[in-house]
Amino acid sequence: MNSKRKKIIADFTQNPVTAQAYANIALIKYWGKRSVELNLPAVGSISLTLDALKTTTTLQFDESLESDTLHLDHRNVAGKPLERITQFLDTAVQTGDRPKAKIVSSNSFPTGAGLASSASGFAALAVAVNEAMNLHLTKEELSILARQGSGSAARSVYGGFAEMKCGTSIDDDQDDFAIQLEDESYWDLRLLIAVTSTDKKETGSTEGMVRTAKSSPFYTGWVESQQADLDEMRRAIKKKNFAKVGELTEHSCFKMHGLAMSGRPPLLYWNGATTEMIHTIWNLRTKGTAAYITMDAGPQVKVLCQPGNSELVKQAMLSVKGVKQIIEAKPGPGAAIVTDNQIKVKNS
Ligand code: 2P0
Repeated sequence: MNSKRKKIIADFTQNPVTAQAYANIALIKYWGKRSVELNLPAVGSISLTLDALKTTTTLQFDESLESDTLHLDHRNVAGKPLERITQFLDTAVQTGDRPKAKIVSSNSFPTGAGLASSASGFAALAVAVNEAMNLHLTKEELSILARQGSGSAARSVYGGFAEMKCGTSIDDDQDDFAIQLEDESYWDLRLLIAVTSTDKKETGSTEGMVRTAKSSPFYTGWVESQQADLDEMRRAIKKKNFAKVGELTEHSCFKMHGLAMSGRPPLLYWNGATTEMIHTIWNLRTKGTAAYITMDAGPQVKVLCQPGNSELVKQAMLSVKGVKQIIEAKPGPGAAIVTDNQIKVKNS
């Protein structure tokens, strides 16, 4: 047993630890990996953390358990999701020879439907492991750890605007972490999320990214053009230039979806309501309301607007047939431990 492992095992607490993290929306999208094994992104990305999409996770290491257990959104979960968590914990603690864990997690939004539940999920779990194992990780190390669970989770460590950096090595992940660009109080914006389906997606992000990289003739262009988008978005955020942020957000979204559609077989994450929504928002913009679309690996449509326009935009979105729900989000905080006192206040 090496010394680091000995220290980690010696330091763990069997007390339950609760963490909260918020999903984020990528304004400049991540799509593609330079290593699937180490989960290293092929491109950097820029995101906004969202206050309305929250995951709360309680982790408890317990030496009497024979295997890890996962209770997600009031159901016991086995199979792939649990295997992914076991692998994440083994990596975090740097050994499979560790106490097993009981994990109870809940999302304030539908899981697995393109609302980034893996981002908030793995960011919350990374923060909880850090606390329960007394790892004393810096924010950047926490971001690296969260990224090992899910690429987008690296950004949810932070509140507000975050940028995921992309390294160059294929066997080292020390340069692949997110940093905060601006915190959640920097700019009051709204992101309206139209839920058009709560079904689980057919093709997960990892599979979609691998397929795209292998088969799309546009993949090289996607990777090569990303840096310019990142630079422009950073500048637009710094200047609080809403029209520019919106235009770049749409550009990156449609470039990513065009890329996915150009794979073999093609990947289309949209449904009819998604397409109808695109036209509704573009029509609204023609009439003078600044609102911009983005979409991820699912059929939900997310619309970025300023607070003064949010009611008008919401009404237009509700007019689209097939919209089940609109979730209104503001810039949200970073991932953090929830203390006993906070839990007591909430329950009292
Ligand atoms: C993003 N997405 O930047 C992009 C845009 C979806 C579309 O990151 O394979 O769950 O676990 O690293 O983070 C969703 O993929 O992927 C994602 P993995 P992840 O938000």
